[in-house]
Amino acid sequence: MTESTRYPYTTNNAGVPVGSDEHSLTVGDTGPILLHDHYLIEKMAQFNRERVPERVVHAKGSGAYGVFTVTSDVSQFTSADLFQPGRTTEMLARFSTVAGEQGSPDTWRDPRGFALKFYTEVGNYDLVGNNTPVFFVRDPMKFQDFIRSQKRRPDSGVRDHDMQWDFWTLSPESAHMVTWLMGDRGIPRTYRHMNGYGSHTYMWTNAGGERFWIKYHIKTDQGMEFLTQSEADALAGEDGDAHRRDLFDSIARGDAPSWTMYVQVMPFDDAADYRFNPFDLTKVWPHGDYPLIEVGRMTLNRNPEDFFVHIEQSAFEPSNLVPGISVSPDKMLLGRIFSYADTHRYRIGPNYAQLPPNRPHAPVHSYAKDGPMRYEPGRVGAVYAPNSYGGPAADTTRFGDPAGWHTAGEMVREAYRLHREDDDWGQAGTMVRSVLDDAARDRLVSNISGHLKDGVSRPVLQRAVQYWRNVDKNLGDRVNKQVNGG
Ligand code: HDE
Repeated sequence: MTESTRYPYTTNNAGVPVGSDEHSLTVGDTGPILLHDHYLIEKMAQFNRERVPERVVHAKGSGAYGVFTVTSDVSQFTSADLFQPGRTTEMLARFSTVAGEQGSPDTWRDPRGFALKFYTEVGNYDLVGNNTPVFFVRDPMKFQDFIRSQKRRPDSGVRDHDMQWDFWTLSPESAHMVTWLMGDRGIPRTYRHMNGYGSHTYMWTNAGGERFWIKYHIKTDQGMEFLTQSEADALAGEDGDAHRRDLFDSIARGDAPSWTMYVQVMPFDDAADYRFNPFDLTKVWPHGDYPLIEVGRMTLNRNPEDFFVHIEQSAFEPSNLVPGISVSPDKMLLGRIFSYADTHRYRIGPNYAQLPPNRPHAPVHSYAKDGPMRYEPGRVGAVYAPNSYGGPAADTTRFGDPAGWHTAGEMVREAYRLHREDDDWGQAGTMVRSVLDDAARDRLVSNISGHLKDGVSRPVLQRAVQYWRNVDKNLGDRVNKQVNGG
């Protein structure tokens, strides 16, 4: 703050100059405080109402604005406006941990949220991913339980590794993601030195109506760097906001971080008999099957003016899908399509989409009206449709729902039908044996063993050793030796 930016006199919330910033209005210097000291009451009442509920997961996060620029022509695969050659689109990104509350350290071992909002010409497109290409479970029915196992015990209110490993070892589908989590990706050095992934399979549709299955990879241009467990533990004590501070300061000094976006593209008809279920969120598609194709570059070059207004109240939702992009049979994605807008309506309020970080740059002609804190007038001529006053009507020809996918059968509650190479351990084992080098494998064994030795009960411990043997026999034996001295 320099002298030139010194603000003029203090006002109250109504813009009225106030008599004092430090003294309540009393009768004499020792008399009672007067009820009509409106500014004192306003300050106390406003203070009591400064919080909106924190996010139930991903509560601790940081974000910045930037731009996305298309660098390759992928129009053969999608008609999505923001991915057309020559396009540049304003955007917002928010990075976060998952299990920790707002005040928790940035450097806990945890997946990192990688949420992107693109303000496209045809509405907001939100790509709400993580820094891992897979996830712990494949059915939304288990998500809530998974998250509760990662948070706090109902009796003591403290976090508990026994709960975490109890859930994981009873949910074999978690093995691939837990291998990622316990490895180097579990603690990025900064938010700038990690990749982002859409994780799910999405559908792209081109101008001719052809459909493709795709997966997003958003690779850091800063290079991948991580913290070891001991470095992270020390930093958690020294500076709980290390990642938040790094992102803000790097942008403030003009060192704008960037990422390059790629997609893997699977022809629509390949899915049915692909060797494993291409919609299963616990699986990756080997790049040998579907190589990476460059799409564009995102650069974060503008810090938020106000953290609460732009980051705490930002509302990302996988349901913000623009023409040319749609969902796939991934059950987790389909569950998320409901959940995010629901949580925003509860956490921020029904008119959250009118707030600065969420307001589309495209014109809004929806028939929504009223509700708390609404301030954008409806621009639709009438408050109902159909109407004879020029109100908008849906343009089904140009923007009808994209063709989905063929499906048939009775209503069931069951797991996905298995493809010939579907299993819960194989991809984790491949990663351990073929992707990690010896040093990374040693760190993985050390991270797993250190986590298991901290409060995990005997029966869960035995299951955990078998869990890792299922991933890779040698890995499991090494964990057993470190944990049981076996
Ligand atoms: Fe989330 N998730 N999620 N999630 N998620 C939320 O929405 C949910 C999942 C992710 O920076 C919540 O605004 C369900 C996968 C990010 O603001 C909530 C399921 C992936 C963020 C929610 C999942 C994510 C959230 C809580 C299983 C990676 C932070 C606060 C079907 C692909 C976004 C909120 C931000 C936040 C629901 C699983 C990523 C509760 C039901 C898988 C990055 O709505």
